[in-house]
Amino acid sequence: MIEIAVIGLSESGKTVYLTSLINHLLRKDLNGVIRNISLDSEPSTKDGSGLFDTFFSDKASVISFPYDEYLERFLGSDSLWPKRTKDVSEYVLKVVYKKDDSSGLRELKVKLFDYPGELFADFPMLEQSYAEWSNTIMRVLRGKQNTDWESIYMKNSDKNISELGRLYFNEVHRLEKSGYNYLQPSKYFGLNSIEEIKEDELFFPLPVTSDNKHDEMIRELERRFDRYKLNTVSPNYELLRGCSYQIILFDVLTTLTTSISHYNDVSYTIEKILEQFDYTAGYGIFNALLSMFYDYQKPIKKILFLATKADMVKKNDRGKMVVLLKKLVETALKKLKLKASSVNRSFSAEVDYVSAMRCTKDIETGGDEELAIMVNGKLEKIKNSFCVPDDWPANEKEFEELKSKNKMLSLSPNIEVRRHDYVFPDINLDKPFLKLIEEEFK
Ligand SMILES: Nc1nc2c(ncn2[C@@H]2O[C@H](COP(=O)(O)OP(=O)(O)OP(=O)(O)O)[C@@H](O)[C@H]2O)c(=O)[nH]1
Ligand SMILES: [Mg+2]
Repeated sequence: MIEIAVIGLSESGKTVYLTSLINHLLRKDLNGVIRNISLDSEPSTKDGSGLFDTFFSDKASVISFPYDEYLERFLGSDSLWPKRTKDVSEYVLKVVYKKDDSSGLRELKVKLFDYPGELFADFPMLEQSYAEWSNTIMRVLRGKQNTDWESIYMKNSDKNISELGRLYFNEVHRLEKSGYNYLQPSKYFGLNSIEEIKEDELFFPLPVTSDNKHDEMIRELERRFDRYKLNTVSPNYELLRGCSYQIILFDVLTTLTTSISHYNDVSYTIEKILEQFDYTAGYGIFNALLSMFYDYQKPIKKILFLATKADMVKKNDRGKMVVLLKKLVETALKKLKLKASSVNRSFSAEVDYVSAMRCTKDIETGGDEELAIMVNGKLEKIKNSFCVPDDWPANEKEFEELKSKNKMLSLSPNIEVRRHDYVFPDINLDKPFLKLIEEEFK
């Protein structure tokens, strides 16, 4: 069994990518080594469970990826995008393939995971104590627009734990709505009101000093923080530790049309999320012994970074999305490679672009390339389609200039695919995926 995590911040395109990928894998005739791919009919919980799983395992519960439901939404008369993901889900495929050196066919199971994007932002909490977490969050929030949680707290330090909790909740909510990602805890996201959170689950960062560290409020917040880590963050993280491959999706275009602080937020968040995974794991005698009984931690073999929604830009600009993405993940990747090389281990990473549900068509008029969409069965050119610069804007002014030139189009999923033998229209969907796992077929 190989397990693949699809990672990405909210709205980066994970669910659309997975739905389209499964659609392609099940429907397309993939020549070469792969002979057949089908949905695995056995419940995946039976797979891979070792003798000691019951003792060690504290993984989150998962539902099965609602592929049929997403398919129906796409193919319905209104053709709708998936709703925001609420549950962690998985989908298991059985891949029958031919190995180079043998005449017989072999079988491999591929498990794909889909997560609500905001859950990833909790992962950096894992290695932090309450005091460390508080410091980090207060520092990070200071850099975000019009927010300084520390000074809000200072002005309200006479308030009790639930009143302060409400103030912090409101701050997180406001920033979430403005599109920021490095916000914790993620359980505050998407809620209509603070009443949806139990009183004893509410926590927030406070400056912890040697003077106040034994105060009752600090100790209570510490207990709540530790409980959240243990009961929520850690089980969600544990599921992904078994994944040997990661596909990390980025909505480069939205970042381009927001602000420099959003850009920094995306880059920092992804760096901190990736730091949580041990790219050096699974080596040494101890791990080899352990892995005989228990699915402990597998080494991450390869990462695929993808810039999504490539159908929103002209053909020539798609390569530029890759250049921008490389720059966005540069620091994160450098750190991972350094860590891996310290134990003489290397892993590879690819960067590419994709559109999992292509909504536009490439056309040429008078030698120029253009983008078009179908309107009432007719192809219509998109006026002023998005243009991708060669580099990230260097400052806020350049972000603003770019924003004024580019409007993010709100496109409907492609409705031309409403047929029974459909394969979703895409740009560059299968190739990078098959390359990611090609080693498994050797
Ligand atoms: N044009 C275009 N838009 C896309 C494509 N993929 C995703 N989108 C848009 O991006 C939105 C978010 O996609 P999702 O797949 O739901 O994003 P997600 O990463 O699963 O988001 P969360 O579940 O909130 O974490 C969709 O509703 C579409 O509007 C694509 O290939 N082309
Ligand atoms: Mg989703």
